[in-house]
Amino acid sequence: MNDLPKIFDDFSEARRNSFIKVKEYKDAGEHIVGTFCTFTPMEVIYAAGAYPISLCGMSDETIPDSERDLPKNLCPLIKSSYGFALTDKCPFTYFSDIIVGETTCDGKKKMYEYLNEIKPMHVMQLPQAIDRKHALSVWENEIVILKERLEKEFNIEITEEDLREAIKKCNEERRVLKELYALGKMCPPPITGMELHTVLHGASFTFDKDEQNKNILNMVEELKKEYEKGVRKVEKDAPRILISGCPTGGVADKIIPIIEANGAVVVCYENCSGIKEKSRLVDETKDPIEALAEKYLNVGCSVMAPNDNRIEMMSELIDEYKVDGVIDIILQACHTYNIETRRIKNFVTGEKGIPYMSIETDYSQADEGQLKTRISAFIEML
Ligand code: BJ8
Repeated sequence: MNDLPKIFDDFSEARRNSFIKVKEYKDAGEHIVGTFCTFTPMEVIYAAGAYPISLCGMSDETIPDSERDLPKNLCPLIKSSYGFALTDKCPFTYFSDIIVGETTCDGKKKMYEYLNEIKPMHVMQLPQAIDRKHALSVWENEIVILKERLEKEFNIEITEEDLREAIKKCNEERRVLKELYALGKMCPPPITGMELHTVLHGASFTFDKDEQNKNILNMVEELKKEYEKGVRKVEKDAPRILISGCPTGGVADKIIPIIEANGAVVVCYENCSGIKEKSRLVDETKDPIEALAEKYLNVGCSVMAPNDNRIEMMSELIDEYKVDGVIDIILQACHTYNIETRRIKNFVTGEKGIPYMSIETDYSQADEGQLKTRISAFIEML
C-alpha cells in the first residue's frame, strides 16, 4: 500500500498536532525545554528525561507586540520569537519549564535578557571561534553547567549512561534524516524541495522520535519504489538549487514555491532548517561531554569568526548534490549572515564556478513581487 500521502500529511500537520501533544506531555508530568538554536546539545535535554522543542518564531503575527520592547531594525526571527513569548500565543513557550539559549548573535543574546523576565532561561556562553585551543574546553564546561542546571531544575541526576543513551538516540535520528536528504542527490530527485522542507520542518516538532524515524524510512522506501516504477515529480533537467543562510522556517512558504514554480528544484538545505547540524554525528566512543562539545562547536554558523566549517560543508554539498546554483537567504538585520555573503558568493562563483544569489527578506509578504522577478531571472540564467 502507498502510505505517502498520509505520511506527508502527518508531517505537514506535525507542528499543529504538537500544540496538543505538548499539553498532553505536560499533563502527564513530562518536562519541556524550549530551545532556539542548532548549538543546543539536545542530548543533554533528553538525558534529563525532558523533551526539547524549538521556540523560533516563524510568523510576523507577534512582531508588532515585540516592538514594544525590541527595536524595529532587528531580525524577524528574534522579534517573532520574543513576541510569541510576550503574548503567550505560543503553546511551546507557554509550556516550557525552562528555555535554553546560547550567546550566538547579539540580537538573540540581548533578547534572552528580556525573555528571562517571562520564563526561566539558561544561557550557554558560546565561544565565537574554534581556532583557539581553549574553545573546546570552554564549551565542555558550558555543557557541564547546562547539565547541572537541568539536574537542579528537575531534581534529577544525569549519569554518563543517560548521556550515552541520548547520544545514540540523536545519532539514530540524524542517520535516518540523512537517508531522507540523500534523496536530493538523485537526478531528478523523487521529492520536491517544498515536500522535503515540509518533512524536515515537521520532524523538528515531533516528540516521538522512534515513530518519526519509522515514518521517514517508510517514506524514503515508498518514494524510491515509485521512482523505480517511473514516477517523476521533478523534470529531468530542472536546475538544482542549494539553499544556504539563515533558518528558513518563517520564509520557506514564500520563497520555495517561487523557486519551484520557475522550473527549478531545491535539492539541499544547507542551513539550520536542514542538514547543517545533521551531517556530523556525535562520536559514541568518546567521553560524552567531550564528544558533544566537539560536535556542536563545529556547527558552521556565521556567528563563528572565521567560519570555515560553512565553506567546507557547502563545498561537499555542492559536489554531492550536483548543485547548479546557490540561493543564500538572509533574514533582515542578520548582520553575521549578511556580512558573510561576500565570502560565500566569492567561494560559490569562484572556486565552485556556479551562480549565486542572495536574498534579504523578512516575514512579511511585502517583497513577494520583487522576489518573483529576481528569482525567475536567476533561474533563467542557470
Ligand atoms: S546555529 S543560524 S539557529 S544562531 S537570530 S543569527 S537569523 S540575526 S538563527 Fe541561528 Fe543557531 Fe546560527 Fe543556526 Fe541571524 Fe536572526 Fe541571529 Fe539567527
